[in-house]
Amino acid sequence: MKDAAPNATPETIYLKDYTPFGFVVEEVHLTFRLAPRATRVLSRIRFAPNPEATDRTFFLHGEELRLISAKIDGQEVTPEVTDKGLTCAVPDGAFTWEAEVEISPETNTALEGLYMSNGMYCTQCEAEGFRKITFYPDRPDVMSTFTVLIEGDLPVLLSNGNKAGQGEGWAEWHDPWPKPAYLFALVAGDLVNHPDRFTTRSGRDVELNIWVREGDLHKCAFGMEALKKSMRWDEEVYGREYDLDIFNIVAVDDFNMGAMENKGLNIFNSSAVLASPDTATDMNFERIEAIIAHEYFHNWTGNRITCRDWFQLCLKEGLTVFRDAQFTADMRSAPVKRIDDARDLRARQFPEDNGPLSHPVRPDSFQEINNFYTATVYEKGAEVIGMLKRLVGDAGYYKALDLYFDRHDGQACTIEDWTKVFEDVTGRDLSQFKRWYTQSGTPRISVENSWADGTYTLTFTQETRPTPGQPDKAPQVIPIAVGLLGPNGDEVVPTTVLEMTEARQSFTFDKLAAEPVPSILRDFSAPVILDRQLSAAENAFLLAHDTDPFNRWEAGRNLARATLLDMVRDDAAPDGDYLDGIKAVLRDRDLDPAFRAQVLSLPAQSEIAQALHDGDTTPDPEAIYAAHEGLKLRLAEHLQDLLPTLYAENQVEGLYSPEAGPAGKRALAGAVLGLISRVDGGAQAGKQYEAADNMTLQLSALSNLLTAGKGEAELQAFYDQWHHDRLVMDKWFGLQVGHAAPDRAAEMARKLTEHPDFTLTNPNRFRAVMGALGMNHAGFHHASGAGYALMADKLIELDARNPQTTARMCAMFQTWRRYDAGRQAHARAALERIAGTEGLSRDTTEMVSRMLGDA
Ligand code: B3K
Ligand code: ZN
Repeated sequence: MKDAAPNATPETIYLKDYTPFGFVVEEVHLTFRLAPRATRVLSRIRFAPNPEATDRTFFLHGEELRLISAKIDGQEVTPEVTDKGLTCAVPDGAFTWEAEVEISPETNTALEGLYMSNGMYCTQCEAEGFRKITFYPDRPDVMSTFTVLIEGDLPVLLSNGNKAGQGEGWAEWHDPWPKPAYLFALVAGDLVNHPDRFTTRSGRDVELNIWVREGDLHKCAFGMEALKKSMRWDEEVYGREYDLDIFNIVAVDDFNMGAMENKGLNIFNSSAVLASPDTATDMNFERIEAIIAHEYFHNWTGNRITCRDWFQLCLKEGLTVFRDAQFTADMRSAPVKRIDDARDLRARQFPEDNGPLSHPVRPDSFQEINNFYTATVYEKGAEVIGMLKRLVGDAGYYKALDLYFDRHDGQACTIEDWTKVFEDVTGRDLSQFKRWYTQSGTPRISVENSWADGTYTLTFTQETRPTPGQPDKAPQVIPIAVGLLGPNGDEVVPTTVLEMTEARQSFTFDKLAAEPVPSILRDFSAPVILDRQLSAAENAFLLAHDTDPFNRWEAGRNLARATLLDMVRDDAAPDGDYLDGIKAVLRDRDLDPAFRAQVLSLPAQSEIAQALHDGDTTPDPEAIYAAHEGLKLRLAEHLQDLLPTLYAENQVEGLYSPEAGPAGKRALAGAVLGLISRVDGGAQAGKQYEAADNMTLQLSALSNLLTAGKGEAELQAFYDQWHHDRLVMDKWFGLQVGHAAPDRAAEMARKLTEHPDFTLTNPNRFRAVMGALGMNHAGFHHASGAGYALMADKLIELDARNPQTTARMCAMFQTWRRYDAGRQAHARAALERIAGTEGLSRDTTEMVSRMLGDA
């Protein structure tokens, strides 16, 4: 933080300082008397001394609460209240605490605690939002049963657990499972439900509901099917059953993230649950299926077994992401899911791990925990579990998980508890493996090989560069899945997992008839950067012959990356091996269309910028943009004969279905249309727009019209058709910013923030415009600095209302030091302007100061 900044440095919390709370909570009774600006919350909480703790300070968190009265065992008390909470003298033994507070949901624009969205009350408590509802030990290791009475004049009144009673203007809920306060939820609104039922394998009959506003009822069916599939899958794969009589999901328009796993009452961003064929794309459907599964799976990994403190966040998030990825792989295509996840990790986690925001999967300090719901904690956290599973094998993995559920059900746990079950089940020493949780940065692996007398040797070297606060790195345990191909392309050694533990280590394969071609890091077996310069011919060979689908895709990706780098650096023509290799894959009708679509996709412009930066070249975003555009045009020309056939072959007849098969065909046809539109002036896209009977086709047509420099009339028609639908309008906003040329992107985004349908109150709309600007690589990083300046303006405006979403979006600046001095000066000015804003939130202050900190 600069001296000039008026904001005090927020307090830092350390993992090493953990101590248990001095009291246990035996039960919680809450009464809510709802009123938009004056909701009364009455709490009755039974406390008893915690035998595990020595410090008996009675401190309850509480923020933005007006305390009306407090009692201990029925006697009025006068606690000492600050803006963080209260302290009070308490009896030596067990006692009952009662408090009445007043809060104002309607003016709560941070969307944390109890707030209102379109006339409906809802809550978001993770991580530390419950303290904005009432005074409480708001920490995940304090678990209790909750009974909640809601009084209000809205027709639907929901909370966690099972329904305990209801009448005119009230409802009571009881949750028998002890839980931390961050899993508390309440919803009250004029809602309608899409109902269903599920019978668990032990015969429990569960009532299921998705609650929405009246006009959204036709968008619930898919989410409900996804929920039932998730419930069945968790029984079959992990032996985990649902444990209440009812499971409710509620869709909310104004929500800071995707969804929240509150016990028995999941609250979802509308965009993460509502879908109909005419309003949602195939990608939306797939994302919804995954998020429903993710939140449902939290019932065991997160809720029944929770985190001791927020440093252990990956305990529930890494594991639950891993489980939802397994689910998607089972429901759809496993190789395509793996490719998607690797792309996502490289696009979002690698820049984080290798920049100013780098932190371990289990961080050891934070100022604002909400800033640590990151790709590192979630996605790298899931990769760490994938590696563990690869190392111990499937049987070992599921045995360890059974032990985890048996041993820790009802507890608040740590990463040490987690790794211990694996040690106990497999007898392995995981001390070195645990570095994955404590050491930040992405390991880079280089490879040498040698061949003599039928023996082939692979020598790997690993290196992790310094990251903030961690100058020295120790070697990690890296499972490297390797297969060997013979000179004709047949597999001579099937996939074998090599366990690398040293900084430099060799592995040999003997009795080989000829020098093989290695396929390394199959299935992306570890979240590392494989630093291996293959010739175009070697990549082309692997693209044609590798039996591992991931590495087959990877070979095409390597060729595309090398081609783009050559085009940027030397203005070279696109590589012939690449163009021909892609053509052969596209022609191969035995290959899944979804896989072929993946092979056709190019590495993102930001990925090329990172590769140049890694090679000590300062990336020029406009040159990368030009190379990207140039390569697409060249591909379109080279594949010209094939494209119309591919497009025609991958049209889907009949009723729309979001299943993997038809969605894969549409993905390939969409990618093909993307190329066709570069050479036909948008004619085919125009036809598709006219004929489209679902959003996937309509949106890809509109997008490709914009690619071809057309689409003005269709943009207007799309607006006229959909302006009543918030989720579809988000697409309309995002598309225009995403397609704007580098020198026009900031101006386009600015213009759209002035559109009457733009609003700062809805995070989805803000992300649609400003998130799309951040994703428009050459536009955001434009030499004029206009992208950075606009982003700073809008983040400053948003921070006053909604710190969480602001802080999260600040991360778009995280790569600012990659670029040239001129751009860096603009970015620094923008970041310093944010940092210097009076009254800046703790959330944003932390993010900006980390990005401005020493490199
Ligand atoms: N656990 C929530 C995320 C809460 C974010 C708080 N800032 C959703 C999820 O990961 O399932
Ligand atoms: Zn989660």
